[in-house]
Amino acid sequence: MGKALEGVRILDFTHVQSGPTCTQLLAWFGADVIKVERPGVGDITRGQLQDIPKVDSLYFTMLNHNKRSITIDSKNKKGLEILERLVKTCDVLVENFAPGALDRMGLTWERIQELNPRMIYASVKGFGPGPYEDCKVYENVAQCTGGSASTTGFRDGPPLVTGAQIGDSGTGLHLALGIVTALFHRTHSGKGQRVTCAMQDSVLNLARVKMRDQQRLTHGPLTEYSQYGEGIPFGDAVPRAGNDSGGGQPGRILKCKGWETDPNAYIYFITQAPVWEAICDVIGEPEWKTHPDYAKPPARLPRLNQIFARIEQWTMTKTKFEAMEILNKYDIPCGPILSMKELAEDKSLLATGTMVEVDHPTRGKYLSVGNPVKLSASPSDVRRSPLLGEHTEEILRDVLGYTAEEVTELKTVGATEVRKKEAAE
Ligand code: CAO
Repeated sequence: MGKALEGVRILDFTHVQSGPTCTQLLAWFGADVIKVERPGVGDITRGQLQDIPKVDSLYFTMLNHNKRSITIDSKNKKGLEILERLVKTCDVLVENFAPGALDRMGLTWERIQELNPRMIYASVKGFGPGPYEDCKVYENVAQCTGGSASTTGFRDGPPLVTGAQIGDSGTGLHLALGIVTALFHRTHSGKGQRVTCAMQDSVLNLARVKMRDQQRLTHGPLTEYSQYGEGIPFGDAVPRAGNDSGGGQPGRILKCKGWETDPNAYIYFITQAPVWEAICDVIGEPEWKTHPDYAKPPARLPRLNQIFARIEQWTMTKTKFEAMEILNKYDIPCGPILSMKELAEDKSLLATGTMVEVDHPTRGKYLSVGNPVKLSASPSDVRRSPLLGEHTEEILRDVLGYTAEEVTELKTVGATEVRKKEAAE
């Protein structure tokens, strides 16, 4: 069975997390992803957060599956020549360097178009054009500048960043969509184009409902936020809403049996209007079904703290899994708070390939998150990340047509390897 992106070749100039997330996804779908790394150094994450000395970190391996690695010194004249030959033969160039880095290498958009007018040139940057366009940006900077941090956390606490990497991986996902859209456009235009995603923009897109609330604020208080029921006035910007649900159906995280010792003995519970009567029966408050203070959603809004306190009395008598089982029978939307340990041990996630075990020559077996997007006709397999420069010769020879002598010469002049003299210094 063919993979969906078979035949697409990607010049992957990405590093750290945002860009590699994008190219890994495209590699899973079958694109031939050629990751360019600096000789002797490689993607900085190879050596970051290393759990086993001198072995590629999980940070790197979990973001670079299914890729090939070539080492090229882009600041070496011969190295730049190799890059230009790669530009001619690839369909997409993806990069997430600091603003201007690729231009400084000599690979401007104009030069790339000269070399290959069909090339799609995709970039992640921290910010779009504007006052911050030259800034370097990491995950949490994007979460803070994209509206996520100001709306995450509790009202009486500081802004919070989230564990999900919405700035890096979130932007990588947006970029991947931009790339396949541009590839589709190329099928009828015959031309490449630039695809850019700013991390601030991607986070803001993911925080879209909070921008919705910002505008609703001008027409009155946000009645589904807990602070409304608590009688606390709203300011002029969307406040942090703790664990309130972001939609019209009020929800909270509630304690379950064992919460005193287990930090994850909690469940998310949504008081969805159509199942309100079932909720009343389950928690032992059948009279709330008809009581004017509780029967209808608007009457409940000012009483959410009291209502959730009563529901929590019930959830605290059950483990999160027992509560889930009971509530599911009545279609009451809920979700246990699952720890990373529980997810790592979840057999159903392994069965679908969302979690995978991968074997690596120097690391041995490790667990990774696989491809969360399932295609029925072209499923993906997850293959280990490449060692630094593992495919340099293969790519020079088979993709670019260099002879064995030329490959040796490229090494000697420091285009693909650190020159012996430099290495010794
Ligand atoms: N050969 C020779 N030089 C190379 C090379 C190669 N193969 N690959 C990269 N380099 C050089 C670049 O040319 C650049 O050199 P100059 O600054 O002299 O032109 C240099 O390496 C470093 O690039 P950088 O500035 O991108 O790297 P950094 O570690 O200082 O910054 C980051 C990292 C992520 C802050 C920055 O790349 C950035 O802001 N990227 C865009 C936003 C982004 O993707 N952020 C998310 C990262 S994941 O958290």
